[in-house]
Parts: sequence; C-alpha cells; structure tokens
Amino acid sequence: MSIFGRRLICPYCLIEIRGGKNIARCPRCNQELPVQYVYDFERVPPVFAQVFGWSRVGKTVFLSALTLMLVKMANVWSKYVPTPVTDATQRKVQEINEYLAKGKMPPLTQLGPQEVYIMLLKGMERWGGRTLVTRDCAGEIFDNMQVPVDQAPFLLHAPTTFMLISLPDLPNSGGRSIEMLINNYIDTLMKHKVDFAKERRKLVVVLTKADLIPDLPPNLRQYLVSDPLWAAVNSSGSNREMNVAEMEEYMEVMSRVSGAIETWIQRDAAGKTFVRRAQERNIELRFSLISSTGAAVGADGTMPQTLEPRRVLDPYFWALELQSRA
Ligand SMILES: Nc1nc2c(ncn2[C@@H]2O[C@H](COP(=O)(O)OP(=O)(O)OP(=O)(O)O)[C@@H](O)[C@H]2O)c(=O)[nH]1
Ligand SMILES: [Mg+2]
Ligand SMILES: [Zn+2]
Repeated sequence: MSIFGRRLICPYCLIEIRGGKNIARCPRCNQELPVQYVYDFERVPPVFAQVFGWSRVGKTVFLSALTLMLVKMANVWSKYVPTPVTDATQRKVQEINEYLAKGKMPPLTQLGPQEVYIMLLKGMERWGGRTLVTRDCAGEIFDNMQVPVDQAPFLLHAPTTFMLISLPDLPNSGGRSIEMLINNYIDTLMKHKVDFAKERRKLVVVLTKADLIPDLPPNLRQYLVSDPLWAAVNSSGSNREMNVAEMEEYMEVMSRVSGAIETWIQRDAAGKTFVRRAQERNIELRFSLISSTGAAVGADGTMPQTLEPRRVLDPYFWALELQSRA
C-alpha cells in the first residue's frame, strides 16, 4: 500500500482511483463500486476483457455459457469460490440456476450498456484468485470502422479483447470478411491515439458456433467436442478434480490448438490479411473455438433451449494467461 492509500481500478471506467476499503463511488464516473470488488481488490485482481463482434455472432449466449461453466467449475477445482458482485452478474447466474433446475433455458437478458459483469473467482488452480470484468454490447456498434467507444468503454483501456467471429454466418452477412473486423478494431484504437508500439494489445479471436462450421478440420472438431472440462463438471465420479499438473496439460493442448486455428484461418486471403494486419500493429493473437450451445439451435432468431457448452472457458483462460505475464 502506498502512502497515498490504496489504488484500485474502477470497473466501470477503468481509471485508477485511490481510496480505502470503504470507498463507495468512483470519483470520475460516479458509479457505485461493488463492495466485494473493492474489499478484495488486491487479493483477487481484475482481468478486464472487452467483447467485440458483429450482431448475432453469439456474444450474449457466450456470456451465459461461460457463466454456466464458471459456476460448475466448483466441481473441478477443490478450493474454488465464484461470486457475482453486481446485480447484472447475479441475474446471469440466476438464469443458469433456473436452467439447471428446469432443464430449459429461460429467455436470456442482454446486459445493458451501463451494466458490468463482475465475477470474483477465488482459488482457481494455476491462477489463484482473479476477478473477471467484462461487458456485453449490442453488435451494431461494431458495424462501422469507428466504434463508438462510449458504448464500449473497455476497448481503449483493457489490454485484452475477445473478438467473436461466427464463420457460419459470414456468407450471409452482405460481403463482410474477418479482416474488416480487425480493421475496425485497429482504426478505432488509432483514432483514440492508442500507440500499438508502446502498448501491446492482445486479441483472443474466438470462433463461435463452431458446431456449425462445415469445413472445420477433423482434429479441431475433435478438440471441440471432446471437452474434458465439460465432462468433468458433469461427472459425479470422485476423480473429476483437476490439479495444477492437469491444468498445465490442458493449457499445453489449448496452445497447440491456438496455433492450429491460426494456420487454418489463413487458408484464404481474408484470413492471411487478418493475421498480417495484427502482426503489423504489434497485436498479440490467440485463437479459440467454442460452441456455447453444443449443437445447432432452431430456426434463425430463436434462443437456445439447452446449453451444452464446449470449450467456452478457453477464451477466458487465454485472458488469464495473457494478463499473468508482464
Ligand atoms: N449453433 C449455435 N448457435 C448459437 C451458438 N451461440 C449462439 N447461437 C445462436 O446465435 C444467435 C445469436 O446469439 P446471441 O448471443 O444473441 O448473439 P449476440 O452476438 O449477442 O447478438 P447481438 O446482441 O444482436 O449483437 C442465437 O439464436 C443463438 O441461439 C452456438 O454456439 N452454436
Ligand atoms: Mg447480445
Ligand atoms: Zn469510474
């Protein structure tokens, strides 16, 4: 602790503020600070991640599927305690609980523009305690080269972004290609004077709805469907716990898969441009593929009735890995 008191980061506007354990509001944005977030700030430091992706790619469903896994990981990590600390976060947990009790997903609520998802995650194997802080945004704000940063305030200040891309929806998206999305990201940051050479940005590229990607190579499809964490959270056996060594093994495989997706995504010109554009701007890339529902859902526009997520923790694990390193 410095002589000026504690420093902490406001989870709404991401500026550094000073104050004791009792600070109630951010002096800059005037938002009420979640008490447990403030109290445990040093012990459970935040990992901030902006979600970036066009409409209907699965951002809201991903946040629900991730919540489901974060809740259920209590079955897998022996000292782990997940705690939602805003009402919006608790609502997400409530939806999941209702689903687990009834076997049918209630209508999903999208987080409002002023709402922040904050989940304290204590006692994770490998990483210890971290607080996941993220937001949900309506996809329309990413349509143009200039993203309105007031509606995506983490974009400028959080080093890590989850860039969600739905490859199955691309052919019907009016000529969009993946390199446009990273172009919009870079253009927005440059407009706001982010210096990529000085501040290394990290992009976790998440291929969503991977259950629907028709030409996914067999080894990647196998990786998707055989998620040991999904098996472990649902097993009732005694050996479902995962220790540090098993997490290490998981992360090694996850790394290899990231490389394999990076190679595969460059099978066409747009993919090559995507990767080269990131390299040119000093952006660190990692790749994941997820299925939040586990299988195709009904006709377009319908919300899933069940969630059997596969590999949805991977993007979050990448955020932890990328922010653990100096
Ligand atoms: N097959 C399949 N469908 C999915 C998956 N994830 C989401 N969907 C479907 O995709 C549609 C859009 O999902 P949302 O999560 O609402 O998308 P969004 O990105 O939040 O969209 P906006 O809020 O409009 O920007 C829904 O009908 C979901 O059921 C998945 O993993 N697999
Ligand atoms: Mg949404
Ligand atoms: Zn603030």
